[in-house]
Amino acid sequence: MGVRRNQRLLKKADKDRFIAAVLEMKAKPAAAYNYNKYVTWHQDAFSGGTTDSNPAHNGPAFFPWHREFILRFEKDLVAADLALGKDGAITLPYWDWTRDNDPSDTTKPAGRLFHDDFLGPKGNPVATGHFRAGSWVIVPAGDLVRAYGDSAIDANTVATLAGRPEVKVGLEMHGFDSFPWDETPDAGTPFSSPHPPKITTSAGGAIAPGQYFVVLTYRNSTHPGNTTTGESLPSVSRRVCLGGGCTPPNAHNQLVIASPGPRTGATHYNVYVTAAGGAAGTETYQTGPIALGTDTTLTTIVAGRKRPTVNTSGSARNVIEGWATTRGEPEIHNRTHVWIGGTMSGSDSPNDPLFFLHHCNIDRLWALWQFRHPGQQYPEVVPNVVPPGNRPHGLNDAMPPWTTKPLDVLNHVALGYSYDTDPIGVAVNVSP
Ligand SMILES: [Cu+2]
Repeated sequence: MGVRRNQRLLKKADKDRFIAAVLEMKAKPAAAYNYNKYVTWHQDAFSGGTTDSNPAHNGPAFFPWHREFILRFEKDLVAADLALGKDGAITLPYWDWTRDNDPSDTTKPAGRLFHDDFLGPKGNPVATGHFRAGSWVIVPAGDLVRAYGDSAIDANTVATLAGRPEVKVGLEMHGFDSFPWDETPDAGTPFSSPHPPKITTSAGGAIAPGQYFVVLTYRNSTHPGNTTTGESLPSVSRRVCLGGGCTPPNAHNQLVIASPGPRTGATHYNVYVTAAGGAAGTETYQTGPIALGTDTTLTTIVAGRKRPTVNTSGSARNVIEGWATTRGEPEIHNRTHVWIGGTMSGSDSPNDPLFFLHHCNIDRLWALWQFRHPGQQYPEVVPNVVPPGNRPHGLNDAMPPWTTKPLDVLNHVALGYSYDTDPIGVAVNVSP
């Protein structure tokens, strides 16, 4: 494994090698690296097991399930490459459909992906290229169909792919996911910040003398599983002096924080306390959340998070998966499936090799989102909101058909690959 690159940047030899590995996976149904199991896995996930109607879609595990899925595919590409006598130095390329979106001219950069020598054209069935009818046989049976926005081929297609403005909305969303953890969370309306905290001091505590900054945030914790999302931006910070010898003089060593006032959608608040002038890494955090309307007295300060997670009520997952829509059409991820249409719009969509370049791009967007929003915001518990029971989408839930948990795949770099768009010198920060 290594760096996953934009397919636009691949040389002819790279493209040929990728296609050769895919065709090898398809040609050897008995090999461990066989292609068709990906179709079966995806269909099984769609139709569901005993615990959920769909562990791979419509919930937080959308990103980690597909990360695991395409990572397995990439490892099989390597195995197939080795079987063909090469050195296995092959990675899955991604398709940035905000740019490469014009199959009408395959001699131009925006159309090269759709050339016969690479992923090929539309058609019912696709009639030329490596994935043409009679050559590329899909499972359980049939030929590949693609519309590429042509409603004469697929009446349900959309005319265009998502653009950069739509993707930007998803990347800028603060919350990873939110209640009710399905296809309904919208772009999210962040709570506005509380007013600066009202603070008094009193005797009897054990907080070390010195200067502290205090900020508050609103939380929405109305649902048992909703303790890691729904946090407002922090209030303006307020400085307070504690203990002997500080300025202005103050002999007390515990803090009394008045509850911020009521706010629609907010049920709790968090208190963050930071030692003023402390060395990096000495910042502190007071446990929460605290029910709104209840003042809190801090007698000690707990070392913990460095700053509020700035996690609002939005769902980047739902926006990028593409259920959140303002124009009544599928967006971003879903939109690409529907634009390709035909085979790519059904549960057997991995029958089309474009699936893997598309989902590689979706995985890249998740990584970009993680870089922009440091701190692990993946929900630990995704409650019983969809019959018949728990959705296998929580941080420590196995993602069928594998035993892999979301926790295992939060950091793509730790899995052995990176993207050519990863920021240089910045670590993925997925720890609380
Ligand atoms: Cu998909």
